[in-house]
Amino acid sequence: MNAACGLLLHARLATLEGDDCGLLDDGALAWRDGRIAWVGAGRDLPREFDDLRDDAIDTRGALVTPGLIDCHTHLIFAGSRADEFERRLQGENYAAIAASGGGILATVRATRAAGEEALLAAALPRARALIADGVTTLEIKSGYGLDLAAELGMLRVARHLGAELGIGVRTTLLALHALPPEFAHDRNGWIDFACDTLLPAAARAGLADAVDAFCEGIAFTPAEVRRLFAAARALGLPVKLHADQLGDSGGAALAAEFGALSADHIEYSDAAGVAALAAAGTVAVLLPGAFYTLGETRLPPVAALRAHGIPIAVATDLNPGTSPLASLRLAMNMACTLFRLTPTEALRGATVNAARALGLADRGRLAPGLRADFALWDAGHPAELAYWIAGPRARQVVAGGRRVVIGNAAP
Ligand code: DI6
Ligand code: FE
Repeated sequence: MNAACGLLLHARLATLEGDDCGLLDDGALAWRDGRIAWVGAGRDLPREFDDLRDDAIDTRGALVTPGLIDCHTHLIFAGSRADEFERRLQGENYAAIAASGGGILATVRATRAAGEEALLAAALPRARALIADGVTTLEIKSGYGLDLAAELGMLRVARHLGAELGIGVRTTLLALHALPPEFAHDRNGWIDFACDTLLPAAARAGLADAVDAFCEGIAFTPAEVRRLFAAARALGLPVKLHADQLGDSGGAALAAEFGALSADHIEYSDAAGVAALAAAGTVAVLLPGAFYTLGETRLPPVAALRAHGIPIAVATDLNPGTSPLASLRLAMNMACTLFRLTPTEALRGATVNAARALGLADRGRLAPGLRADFALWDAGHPAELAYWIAGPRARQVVAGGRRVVIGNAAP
């Protein structure tokens, strides 16, 4: 498999083509130069792939899915917030801890002090945990640097991490996450800096694939986010938004207004917000790990999302404060148990719809021409992927046609 070419035989392929899992039994999957070359029933495999037969892998009926895509993470950070976990268990809430100097700013202090090498070293095991769970592409946000050098540093580390692990990484400049201490009394100064200095610098360096903001009562207002999004638009950068997680600030409608790739969380989005997402073609990203961690009770408007045909994605939101979750499959499980997604919706949410939430058309399904990103599972049915709570990991994970993790079981 190391030449980025290969052939899988006798696989149960979940292609994710069509409206469901796109199951194909006794399937074959051929790839060359890191791209999928052919997918179909094994008996129909064309002769032109005969050269791959000698080294073909007989999966003996293993389930094969597209590589999973974690489309919302804050995977790069230093320090730990286990102390805040303890405080919350004693009854303090997230907003009060943030107001007392903890929360995001605690991670900003640790991240600024860490240096890029230490940030990479801390992030690698988190990424490896995701990969063992079938992930071949992940999005990583900045937002714990909150000055020029530290924000660009986080994005550089994200790029290095993708190269080091051989997986896809998409970077997002989370420019409005919290007000940095230097601007504690100058909100407008920080928005100006983000729009006029930070975004252009990240864009010039090619370090940001998208721009994000935390639009929330405890964070930034829609008017502030609107200024940031206008600056992103002027630079040709797509936007995403942390929207309506703890209250309805009209985040979904704001995301839609700027044609955002995704609106994330959206527990409190109202009917008009959901309708706006539908009209804009914006993906709804559900983050049950944060909902679980904060003990939230307000459910995202799943029925309305379905009624409007809005693509639903599911992600870990891996972050040190509200979602210390390094398993996309557990996020899928939580999306089913907590939000009542079907297992098929959860799988679509971690593949085809997650790709869309990142603006990526070259992955998330098993189809010719797409990246050869896939995972082999010791599972009989796709529903098993969301069914387990921390169950068996992937048997094998392949990204760009190359094996990135070898599980315990030999193929
Ligand atoms: N994503 C975020 O950026 C915030 N919540 C969320 O879901 C806060 C992250 C943090 O507390 O560090
Ligand atoms: Fe987040």
